[in-house]
Amino acid sequence: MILGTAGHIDHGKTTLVRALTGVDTDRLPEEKRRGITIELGFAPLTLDGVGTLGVVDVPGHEAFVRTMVAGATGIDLALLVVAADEGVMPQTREHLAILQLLGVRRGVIALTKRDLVDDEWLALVEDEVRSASAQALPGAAIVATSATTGEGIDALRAELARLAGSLVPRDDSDLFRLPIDRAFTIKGTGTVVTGTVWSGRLSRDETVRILPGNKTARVRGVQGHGAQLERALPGSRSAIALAGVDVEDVPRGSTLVCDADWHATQHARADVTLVPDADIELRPRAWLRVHVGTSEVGARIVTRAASGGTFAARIIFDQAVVLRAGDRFVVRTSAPLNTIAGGVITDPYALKRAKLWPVGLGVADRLARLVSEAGGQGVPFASIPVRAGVSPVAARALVAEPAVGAELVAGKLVVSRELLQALDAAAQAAVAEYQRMHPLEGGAPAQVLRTGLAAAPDIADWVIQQGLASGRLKSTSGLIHEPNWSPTLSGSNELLAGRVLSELDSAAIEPPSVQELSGTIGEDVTAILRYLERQGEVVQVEAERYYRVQHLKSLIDRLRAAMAGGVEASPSEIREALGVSRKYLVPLLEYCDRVGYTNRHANGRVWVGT
Ligand SMILES: Nc1nc2c(ncn2[C@@H]2O[C@H](COP(=O)(O)OP(=O)(O)OP(=O)(O)O)[C@@H](O)[C@H]2O)c(=O)[nH]1
Ligand SMILES: [Mg+2]
Repeated sequence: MILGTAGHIDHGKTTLVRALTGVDTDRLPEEKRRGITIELGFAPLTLDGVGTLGVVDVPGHEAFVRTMVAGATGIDLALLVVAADEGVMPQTREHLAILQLLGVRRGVIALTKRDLVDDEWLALVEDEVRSASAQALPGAAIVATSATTGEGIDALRAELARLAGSLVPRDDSDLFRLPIDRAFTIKGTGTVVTGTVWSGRLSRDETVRILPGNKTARVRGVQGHGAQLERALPGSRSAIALAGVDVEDVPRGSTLVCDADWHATQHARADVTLVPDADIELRPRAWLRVHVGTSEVGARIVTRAASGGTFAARIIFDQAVVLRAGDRFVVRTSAPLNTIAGGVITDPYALKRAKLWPVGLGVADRLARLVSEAGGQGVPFASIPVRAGVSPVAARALVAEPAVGAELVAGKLVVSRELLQALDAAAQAAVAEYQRMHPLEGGAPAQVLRTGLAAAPDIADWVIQQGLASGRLKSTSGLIHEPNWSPTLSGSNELLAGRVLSELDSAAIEPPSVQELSGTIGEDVTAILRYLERQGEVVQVEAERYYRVQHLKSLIDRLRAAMAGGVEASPSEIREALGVSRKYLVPLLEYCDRVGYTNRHANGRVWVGT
């Protein structure tokens, strides 16, 4: 669990962290010299009955609010610090707004420097703080402390322990993600990054990807609160030693992930909320700074309605960032520096011109919309944890929810049930049409049906399989047809078939090719020949040549007799015996090999059939 400080400059955040943990987190010479915090500070805080929390100490200076946001992202509890002698100041309010935008709702308020004020003053400041924090940290306890006298430190500890004990631990079966807040090189160890594990777990020797650059690295070691660990757990401050990357490859703002479905993205849909007292109206394509995870990038916020309350928007980022549905972000203007809005990512992988969704959709509604937008391509199931913002375990149950109206197809694609019904009807209609157009064929080849359906091949196959499984379609020799359908010869085709058969009859053991036959008859007879083959009247011996069955049979009988006793017959001996020219002989012998009458040896063939 992570505790993050917040509050105006000089109000005593770092001093209070030291009083609680014994660690001075202001380590930089410049911090010492100026007496202010510039970079994030980290310290472990051990609480009775709870265990160890990671503390992130943030700067209060107005110029370093971006650093404060990077520190406050991913925390579970806030420690808002207000100096009792000064009371609520501008960054008290700004940090409170940021906590609220980031969804950090729980915390404690410390009124520091208690030793500098009398009781009456303290009571006034307490009232002021209570009303300023009512929105962001509703119900937070207010504890007066003094780092000088030690007053209130134990009470603060007790309140922190109570709060920490009431938190639900993060799900460690979820996808691993760690937004990097620091990167450095340690002699002998190499590149080390630190951050709060937002979700999932990471073990030594695993391979991680670093987004947005998409480099990979091996986890050489994991440290938490200074100790070597087997794995980093969700909600913990962790230092990860990485083999295979330089420190320049992993700057603050990049993210460590493992699963393949994380991508860096530049287009997202989001619900955006303006800070109530920000006193600003967003222009329709306003260019702003967006802080998400530990990254801060320029972005355009495209929206129709941008006044008051919460509205839907598309965000176009100048640089790719790592997003998951449900992620909170903060929006700031750069001149003047001001926190003006924030929100929740509703779709991390929006298409360029994605339609805006209504605000406040639940996860099932959002998935239903993604599924409907994906149409015949479906939504890859594996992408749902990131796209919908649920754990892989919860993704299964989510897909099955009636409100989503979808089916898991082929174990990997989530497809609108309505669309599947339409595809099923289209497949039935396509089969009926194929039968009408090709009355002599046994049905439609699966490939023809598949390409005719407006859906990804896996989805089309699934639809066809469903039709077969339910008995509404049937498959015979790989051809798909209606259950009661069989090819038939109608009037003119019957005449044609008669002519084909009599031509082949009279050609005997040297039948014409399909093309020659079509020429003689004056019409393409390919379909008739295929039909006659299925009826057992003719046999296709080579690609372009069919034999009448009885003539082929007499040839085979003669061949068997010529090769009796297991003799190996040479091609010329066989030609002699059969009395056919070489043009016919070679394809005929290949046919005999293929169907298992003969075997080819070095100098001839032997009979192996019955
Ligand atoms: N008298 C008194 N002084 C305090 C107390 N807590 C902090 N101070 C003093 O207030 C000054 C600022 O304290 P810091 O802890 O550096 O304040 P901060 O909030 O961390 O400041 P930034 O990180 O720069 O925003 C220091 O000189 C502290 O000694 C307290 O309880 N009593
Ligand atoms: Mg400080």
